[in-house]
Amino acid sequence: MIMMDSGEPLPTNHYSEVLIASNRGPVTLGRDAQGGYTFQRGSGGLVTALTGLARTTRVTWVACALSPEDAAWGQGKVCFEDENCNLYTRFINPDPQAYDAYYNQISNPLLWFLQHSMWDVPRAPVIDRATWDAWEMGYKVVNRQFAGEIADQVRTMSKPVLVMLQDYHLYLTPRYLKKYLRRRDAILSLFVHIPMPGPDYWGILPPGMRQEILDGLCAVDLLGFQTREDGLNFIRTCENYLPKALVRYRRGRVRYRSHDTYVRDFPISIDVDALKALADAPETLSYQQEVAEHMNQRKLILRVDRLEPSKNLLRGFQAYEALLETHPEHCDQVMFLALLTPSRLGVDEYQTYLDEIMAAVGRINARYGDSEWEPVRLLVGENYARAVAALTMYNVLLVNSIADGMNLVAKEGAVVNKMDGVLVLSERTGARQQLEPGALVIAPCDVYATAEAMHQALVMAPEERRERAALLRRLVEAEDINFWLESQLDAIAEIARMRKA
Ligand code: ADQ
Repeated sequence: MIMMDSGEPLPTNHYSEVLIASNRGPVTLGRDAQGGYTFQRGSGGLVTALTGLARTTRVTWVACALSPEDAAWGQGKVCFEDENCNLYTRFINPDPQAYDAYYNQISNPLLWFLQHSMWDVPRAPVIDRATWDAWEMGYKVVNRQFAGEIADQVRTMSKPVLVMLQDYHLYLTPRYLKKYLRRRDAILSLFVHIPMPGPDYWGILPPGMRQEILDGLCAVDLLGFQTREDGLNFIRTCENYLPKALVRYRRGRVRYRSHDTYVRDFPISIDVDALKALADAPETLSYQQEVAEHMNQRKLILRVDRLEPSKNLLRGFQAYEALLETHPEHCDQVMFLALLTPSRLGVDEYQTYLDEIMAAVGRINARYGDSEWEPVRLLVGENYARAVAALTMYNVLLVNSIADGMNLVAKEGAVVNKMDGVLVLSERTGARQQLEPGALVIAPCDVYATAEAMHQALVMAPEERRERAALLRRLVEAEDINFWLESQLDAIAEIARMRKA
């Protein structure tokens, strides 16, 4: 049996070739001193799990070129150090204007905001001529380009190929791909990493866009979501807006244009063993010392997020302010460390959000801090080892997203934390479904309840903290990232069996 680095057996796979497609590829390319290419594996469990497949199967990963190195390299075998992996990457290189429209006008401000219920509906969205142009000349064009490239690759591979599409950037790709491929050439799956709202919210999009998205999704064989509720919302949305679709809730199936799409939930998780190894690595230990110096014997309330409105950062700071106001005994006894990675600064809302966060942090520090105590420390930048170090040390981890497909930080914290830290978790995260028994669950807009949950976490008896922390760890370890991948491969094998029967 072939094993992963972590010692886990590799997921079983019934396909000799697998094609993965996502907006961002699994590797960051650079140049060495001699001008040759260097390959750095992308971070995160998704890349680990999907590249893990490349040990038993030839995997081709189609993605957009995001740097001049990607574009210049184009395609070829990816060489990760010391790895016997059979991974090929193929970068597509959309016209920059089309890419900007697809990414910065449709995928992120429109679809991401829709699916995270983030619109202030009396004011947004405003779908004007520019949005329609971005849809026609950006989103559709890049999706078609993905489909064309995937079809070219599939034609050269041993049949049938398994095509695993990732996320909301590629909703139209499956329908285009169907036009380019013969029925038996490939099995198609698409996994949606973000929440799927129901028909009311999809009703805000114009029928033309909505219809094409649902039509695109109904071209896949297996449609994966993070939670059962997400899957049910999709089926409800099809029932509402695709009049000719035949839906079967109990079977989790939508039949449309004489084709069956099976809808299933696969809660994504983390690479538990790799994360544990990183938590004990020397680099992480040195960051722990840095965090300990910031804390200076105080308790630590931590958050680790992309700088992203759906993560509800502003209300998190408001809740902390309410905590200090209502429970002044915590003043000078705690610190709030926020580790934030800049994200999508090309989208206006994100830039404004950063300014609002800086103002909120400045206000709290000016109001409560003094020369000895800085109530909030904000560190902006991407540093995974530092984030993991902080996750080992928190007393309270705040995850208060307005909506979140899963939220991996909650799972990472549960596995590496060494302080019996308490998780304060938004009820609108996918992670809530699994972690609720061990967490303090809050409604994300309820700043008062969030402050009270932080207080409860800070004063909780050690025994209860220990029990909750142990339960969270067990829950995450029972279903890690390999479980996520294997469950999808099993579901695909089942669909293939049904097709043959
Ligand atoms: P994200 O919205 O990016 O993912 P999340 O699931 O929390 O959110 O994953 C973020 C990852 O980046 C975690 O591994 C985290 O540790 C890391 N990270 C975040 N902030 C960081 C920081 N400041 N420094 C270093 N590392 C940081 C999307 C969906 C989620 C879904 C995932 C996977 O929005 O709901 O869980 O995909 O499907």
